[in-house]
Amino acid sequence: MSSSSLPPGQQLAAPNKWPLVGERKPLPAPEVWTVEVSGCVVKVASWTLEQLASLPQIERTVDIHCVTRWSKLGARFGGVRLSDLHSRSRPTEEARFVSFIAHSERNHSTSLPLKDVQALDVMLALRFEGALLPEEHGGPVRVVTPGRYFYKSVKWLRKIVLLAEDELGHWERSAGYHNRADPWREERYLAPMLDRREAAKRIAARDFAGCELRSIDANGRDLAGLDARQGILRDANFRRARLEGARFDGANLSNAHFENADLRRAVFRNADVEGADFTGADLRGADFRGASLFGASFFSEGDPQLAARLDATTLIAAAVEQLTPVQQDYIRRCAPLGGRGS
Ligand SMILES: Nc1nc2c(c(=O)[nH]1)N[C@H]1C(S)=C(S)[C@@H](COP(=O)(O)O)O[C@H]1N2
Ligand SMILES: [Mo]
Repeated sequence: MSSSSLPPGQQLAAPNKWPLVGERKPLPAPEVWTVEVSGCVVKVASWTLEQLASLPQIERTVDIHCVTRWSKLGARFGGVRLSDLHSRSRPTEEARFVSFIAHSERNHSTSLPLKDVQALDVMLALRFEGALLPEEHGGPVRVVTPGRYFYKSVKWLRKIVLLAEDELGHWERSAGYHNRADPWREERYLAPMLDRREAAKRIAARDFAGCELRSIDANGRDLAGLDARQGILRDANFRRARLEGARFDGANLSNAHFENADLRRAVFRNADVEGADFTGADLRGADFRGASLFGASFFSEGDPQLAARLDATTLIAAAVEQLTPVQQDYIRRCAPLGGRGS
């Protein structure tokens, strides 16, 4: 993207102003500040600030876009590429996500897919406009992730943990910030129709009842006990989410993704789950009575390993007739009593 344009819904901050957002200061600095890389790595390694300064230094002009709608274009950061740290600590084959953790009171954190870290060429900034990075803006060292809202750029970086499965960061988990955060797609909060306050409130209360939340991205979230009755959740992404006991009665979940979600005892009574994907989900005790299941899948024909977990406590009843023969066979094999009731 051109570095002189503004993503949708953003405004320029006053010239030469750099607003302070979130935490104001780190915890008291340790005697020797280090950045440690651990988790799914061949070798846990850490770097002192001096060691970081001895790696190849880069200068990069970055556009800052805060989710609270201000942008600051052309900020010049100096520091090192994260990929230069990885050449020593070497992510293992399982590594798919990177979690960044701050030396701050709440252990502030954020995460990114490893492939995005590589594609965006994430840097660790030590300098701003040629001087040391000011402490309030994350000095001595912060993450700078170009091409994402600035909450993907942790201040006062202490730990980088390579992960096989994602762990949501502080704002993503507690305030419903979008986990991809692409400003050009306006990925601010987990659903396009939510604003910050509404997202935080709904997440805290686990209450999506009657809400218009098309395309919500709740991948990997803990939403056990969620109330989403009558919700409009078309195209929702609930992959890997914890949704034990969730209520989706009467909800519109057409084309929703539930791959590998925990849906034990979830209720889909009279819901529209047409085209929804349940492969890999745990559906023991789930109740689909009265639901519309056309085009839904529970079993991957291409990869039989990818199948929903169903048993005699999964209630599908007559709706099973709406599935393709292959899907029906699979369901009848695991849920022989699934036809009970209607
Ligand atoms: N440690 C830490 N890092 C953080 C935050 C925070 O609260 N704590 N807030 C994030 C958010 S929401 C934004 S917009 C930017 C703000 O950075 P700035 O204060 O340098 O503008 O830092 C990000 N990194
Ligand atoms: Mo932010």
